[in-house]
Amino acid sequence: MPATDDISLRLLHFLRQAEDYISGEELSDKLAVSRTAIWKRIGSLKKEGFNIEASTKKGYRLIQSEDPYGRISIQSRISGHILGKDLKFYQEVDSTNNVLKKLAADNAPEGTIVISDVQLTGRGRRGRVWMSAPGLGIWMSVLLRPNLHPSQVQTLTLASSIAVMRALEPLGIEGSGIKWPNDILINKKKVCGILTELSAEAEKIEWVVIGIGLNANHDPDDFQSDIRDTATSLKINSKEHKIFDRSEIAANIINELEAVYIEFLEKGSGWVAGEWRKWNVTLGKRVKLISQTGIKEAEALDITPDGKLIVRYDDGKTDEVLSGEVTLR
Ligand code: BTX
Repeated sequence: MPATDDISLRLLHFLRQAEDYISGEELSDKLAVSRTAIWKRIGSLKKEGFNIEASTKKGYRLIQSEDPYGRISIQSRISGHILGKDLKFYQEVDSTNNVLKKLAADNAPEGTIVISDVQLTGRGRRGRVWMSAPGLGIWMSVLLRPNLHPSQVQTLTLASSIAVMRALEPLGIEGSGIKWPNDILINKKKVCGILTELSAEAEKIEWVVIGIGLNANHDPDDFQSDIRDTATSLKINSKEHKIFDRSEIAANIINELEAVYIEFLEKGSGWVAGEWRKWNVTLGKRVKLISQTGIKEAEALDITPDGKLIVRYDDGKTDEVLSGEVTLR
């Protein structure tokens, strides 16, 4: 019997829901397996680092705060049907996007996810570096194979930033929002970045890899000096400087992303743009647009359904910007 088969994941789910002791009998009813099968899986989960108390009278109890960050903790919280059915967790990779892109080229199915505790060469956009230290953040990539035109890929990036915002909302951290197109800021500092990469034919996307990097439990000193003034973490912004459960947040992002993705496919990109507007901190602001042709100041007016930023320059002319850097003024 594998230590972490489907039954083990559901067992963990019930232990977590119970919050207190749950009897072996009840678990064996819920999972339709023998009490011995439950007992064996409890043993395997304990070996994986889960802190489960066993009492002959009362049954089993999960000591909640001590879940190890890893595949089982994350996968046992996944509620959807597409994303995360196949979830690969590594202690160390070069970049989760690189690993998943190779799997995508080898026909990995939609919904495959790669997560790593450390990235040795985490990547940002345009060849920039994404700092991905061990033990502190969520470094994850999600594979999608939507039946969409390549021009709609930016909408998927917007959809991903909406999913992250939805997952962060219950944490009660104030001052967060999306800076166009896909940086998530808390009080003007970057807590999360998203790197979308794709392979496409002329008319159709073959696959999209969405890479999400979220700083969870960093203290200011954990950031390299060159980004210390511009980067932040959930912990830095939480009231009691608490350590967040990365498994829970990663699973919530995955669950929210599935929900947003399904709604996007049903309702179209106009719906995504509408949702994005609710969470954004860019529209209505003066922005500095940095592109290959130079730096221009403008007012950010709106976004188009396919994710372009509509701006008005000081001479009154309006423009739609597809890519480039935006600094909020
Ligand atoms: P970006 O190009 O918008 O941001 C990169 C810039 O952000 C860097 O040049 C640096 O100034 C700053 N930076 C670097 N690391 C951090 C950090 N940890 N927190 C805040 N600011 C930082 C954003 O690119 C897209 C990042 C995607 C990262 C994910 S992680 C999983 C996946 N795998 C992978 O290699 N990349 C993605």
